[in-house]
Amino acid sequence: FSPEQLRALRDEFQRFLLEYQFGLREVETKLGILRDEFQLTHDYNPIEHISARVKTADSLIDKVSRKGIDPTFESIRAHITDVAGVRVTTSFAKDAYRLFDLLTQQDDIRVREVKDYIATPKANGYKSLHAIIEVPVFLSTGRVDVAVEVQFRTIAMDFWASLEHKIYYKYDRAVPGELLAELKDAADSAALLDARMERLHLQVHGPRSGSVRAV
Ligand code: 0O2
Repeated sequence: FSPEQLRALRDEFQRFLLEYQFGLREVETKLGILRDEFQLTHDYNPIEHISARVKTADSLIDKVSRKGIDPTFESIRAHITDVAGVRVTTSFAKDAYRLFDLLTQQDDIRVREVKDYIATPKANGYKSLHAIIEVPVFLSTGRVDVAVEVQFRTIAMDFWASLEHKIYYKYDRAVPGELLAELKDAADSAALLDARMERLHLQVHGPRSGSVRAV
């Protein structure tokens, strides 16, 4: 590579990642608006926490090679759907579904894929509602539709997932059997806690409280 070619490649990579940064900003703004409006209208805040990140270059490169994906920007755009990720933590599972509905029903959002690991948890106990959405971003060069993975989960599901994630990487994806069983057991306890807290919340605030999903 000549220095000019290297600079062009660097600029192209920076621009590629920047588009995902812009996509995240759009989704974060949408969620922030929903939170503020929900608080005002229902005197209730369904969102405990929102975090957002663009995958680091290292983690993106790892995933590209692990999945055997063509190392081109087009192919990464098509096959890696979590370059931009937003995590929405709620108090209750009903709020996770409600926020999912409110975000994905917006008419500038296209839903590429939904994985409902709350309704159907993974074998290890992982629970979360995932949506791969596309959000339009308007640049000086025109419109680009940016893929963003949004994960909706309760505080208890999030607590479990963050510990499991650390254990998974500590053991380099080969977690010993007895730890896997402990983790599954902990996921069941987290699910019981979720159900119990939601029942308590309903007792105190009634079925017409802000957290109840519109039917
Ligand atoms: P990180 O480090 O959080 O970014 P794919 O995204 O194609 O590799 P898949 O299975 O098609 O994988 O997508 P899926 O199931 O929607 O998983 C995508 C993301 O969900 C993961 O991203 C995790 O963030 C989370 N996730 C999925 N399964 C688990 C699990 O069993 N435990 C935990 N803790 N998180 C999970 P990454 O890139 O794997 O990880």
